[in-house]
Amino acid sequence: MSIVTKSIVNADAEARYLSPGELDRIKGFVTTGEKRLRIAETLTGARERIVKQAGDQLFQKRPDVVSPGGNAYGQELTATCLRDLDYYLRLVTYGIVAGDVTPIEEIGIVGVKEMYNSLGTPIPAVAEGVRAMKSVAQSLLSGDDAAEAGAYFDYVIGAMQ
Ligand SMILES: CCC1=C(C)/C(=C/C2=NC(=C\c3[nH]c(/C=C4\NC(=O)[C@H](C)[C@H]4CC)c(C)c3CCC(=O)O)/C(CCC(=O)O)=C2C)NC1=O
Repeated sequence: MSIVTKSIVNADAEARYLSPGELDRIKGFVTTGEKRLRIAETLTGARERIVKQAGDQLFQKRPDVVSPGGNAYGQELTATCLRDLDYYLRLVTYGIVAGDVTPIEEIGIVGVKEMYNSLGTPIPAVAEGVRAMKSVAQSLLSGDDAAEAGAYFDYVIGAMQ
């Protein structure tokens, strides 16, 4: 739910007008809108490049995951691993557009540790892949936009610690 919808639902539940604090948060959401959409457009347009370069960096740092016995060994599992990176990049763009990490949390963080543990997927290596996507993504953005986008990648990385 966006901050706008969330505020209206909360206010209407108490049959009251939006509070000054709610209006202030909505104002922040609206005034950063252009910037957040610009960032989401850039990352969406560069998604293939971001995922590919981040994958290359990850497999250089963690050759064990693509070596025999590794969780992403072989063409098919390597492709699944890159698909997971692509999932997280997509969720990051959702968060940036919403101005809120809740969509990332609900779709990709709740239960993720249990899931990766059950698959034998090393979570620190997934976090490393997300960190690599952050650095490729930031290299495509101006300073201010890079900082804004970085916060959403950091949220994912932090949730995987
Ligand atoms: C949008 C929310 C969402 C997420 C996050 C998600 C993740 C996800 N990753 C999976 C598998 C997997 N994920 C990986 C990923 C990796 N292995 C490594 O060693 C690397 C560190 C890493 C890549 C960075 C691999 C290799 C598998 C397949 C494991 C297997 O089948 O043995 C699976 C099991 C089912 C499948 O294969 O599709 C799920 C559900 N699915 C979702 O719907």
